[in-house]
Order: sequence, then C-alpha cells, then structure tokens
Amino acid sequence: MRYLAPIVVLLFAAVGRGDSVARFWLSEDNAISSGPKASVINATANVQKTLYLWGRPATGKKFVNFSLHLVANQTGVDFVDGSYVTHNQRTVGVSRYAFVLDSLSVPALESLETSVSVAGGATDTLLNWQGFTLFPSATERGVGPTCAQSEVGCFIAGDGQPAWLMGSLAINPLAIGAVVDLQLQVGDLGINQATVPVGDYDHDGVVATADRTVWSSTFGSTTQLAADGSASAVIDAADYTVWRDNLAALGMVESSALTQVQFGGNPLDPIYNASTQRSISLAGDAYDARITVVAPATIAATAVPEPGASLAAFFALLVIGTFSRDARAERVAPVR
Ligand SMILES: [Ca+2]
Ligand SMILES: [Ca+2]
Repeated sequence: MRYLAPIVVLLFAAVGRGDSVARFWLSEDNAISSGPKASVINATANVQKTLYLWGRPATGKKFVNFSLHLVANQTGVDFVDGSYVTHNQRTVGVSRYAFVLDSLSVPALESLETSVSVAGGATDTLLNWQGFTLFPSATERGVGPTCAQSEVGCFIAGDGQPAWLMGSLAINPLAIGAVVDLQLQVGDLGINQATVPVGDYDHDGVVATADRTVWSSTFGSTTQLAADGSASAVIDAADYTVWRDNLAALGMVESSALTQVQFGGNPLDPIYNASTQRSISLAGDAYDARITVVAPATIAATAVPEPGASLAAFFALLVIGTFSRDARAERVAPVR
C-alpha cells in the first residue's frame, strides 16, 4: 500500500502532461517556447507587436488538419490585416500542409488561408486560421509527434515536450488603458490528428524503407532519437527489430470527434471536442493572451535602470563619499 500514493501521483503526472490532448497557445516567443501558457503582455500603444501561435499534437500523433479562430473580448487591439501567417515549411522539400481550395464546401475549405471578420466594426475576430493535409504523403506530413527530422520551427519546450511554431500575426494596440483578452477557439473546420505507427521514423504515415534509412543514419546516437522505436534513449539494434516487425504498418487518420483540444496553459481550462465544440469559448476558459495597452511614457517610467546607469550612479556615490571623507578629514585636522 505504501507504494500506492507515488504510483497514483505518477499516473496523474502523466495525465497532467496532457498526453491525450492536443494543445495550442499564444506567445511572444518566436525562437523557443517555454511550453503551453497564457501570455500576459504589456503592449505600447500604436506599436505593432507579433504574436506567435504554438501547437503540440497529442502524444504519438500528428496534426493533419487544423482550423482555429482567434477572438478578442473587447475593442482596443487591432489584428493587422494581411499579417496572418500559417507556417508551412516542415523541412527542406517537405510541407506541413497541402494547398487545398474547395469553394463549394461550407465554409469554403482553404488551406493556409485566413479570413477576418470585424464584428460591428469594433472587436476583431480572426476566423479559420488553418492548414490542411487531406492525404498525408512523403511531401506533406502534418505536424509530427517529435522534433525528429530537423523540422523547421520544432523545439523542445521548457516542459521537455515538443512545441511547434504554427503561425504568427501582428496586433496593433490602439486604446491606452484597454485590457483585451484573446482566446483561441476550434475553427469552423475542426482539427484532425493521425496516429503515427511504431517504426514510422520519418512520420510520413507508413513504415517503409525510408524509416530504416533514418535508423541506420543515426545508429548509436543518444541525441537524434527519431528512430528510437524501443524507447531506450539510444538508437540500437532493438530499434531495427521494431522497424522490421512493423514494416508496411499504416497510420490512421482520425475523425475530428476523436481530437480533444486545450488552449493556453491552465490545466483547469476546459477541454474542447474538435467536432462538436467549434466556434465557441466554453465557460471557465481563461484567456490565452491578455494584452494591456500602455502609453509609451508608462513603459519608460517603469523601466528598470540599465546596468550601465547603475554603475555610473555607484561611481558617483563613491566619488561623493570619498569627497565627504576628505572634507571631514580637513575639518577635523586643525583640532589634532
Ligand atoms: Ca515512414
Ligand atoms: Ca533504442
């Protein structure tokens, strides 16, 4: 019994890491992410700022399609038209998403496209920020489960899990004093994932000869672990056996109903079903980014002095102190 508590804690830790949940979050970070979070941002009025969209599929899966909305809860921050980018290069010669255009579907199915709706000429709403790979292939592979193939914009986040840079947009803070909350929602066209079969070391959806090449080219490595099918933290003979035993296995594209999504970084935030809970923010969902618009002078007044300035002040005090001691010495000298 005495070992039960640690085991339960470990189980909760594994669940708490959201292994079965896909995640998206907003951040000012563009080079590496600390992991899922809700960002608190001070933004100077009329100075554009870039926000980055990060994503992480559920463990062992990859994003095939994603469609998101970004909504503001009030006026005061403008989403800059034409600044919306869906990051599509996976690695050299391989895209994350195919270009898709089907104007007959409702809403229109457009890959790597966004549309913006400004409700009542006031509160900005970015609709269908998305990318689609309808038929995963060697050249269009979605966003994988690990940073394994020198993918563009894939990093190990501060929590030790992979994080993918999915997109970016510019915002223009307008109304000084405004505190605007931004929230991500599942978009009109949902979010799909695909399972990555064991032995599919290049994440193209099938266990094939190319995966053996990944294994052989990284044999012995403890840092490039794409081909560590045995999960032993080293590329070894056991990984070849895993590959051989699963040769020709195929990944399965799952329906959006099987995709659970959490936005931001609060583990208590609601979990969305990517099929039935689109275009809504569920009750209790905390903001994904809170933008406080400040006047330029506010930032200057509260800025921390630079080290050089502190050093200059220190030397000024030193000089004054030395001068004061000398003056005292002169004053007391006649008494001696
Ligand atoms: Ca493969
Ligand atoms: Ca291994």
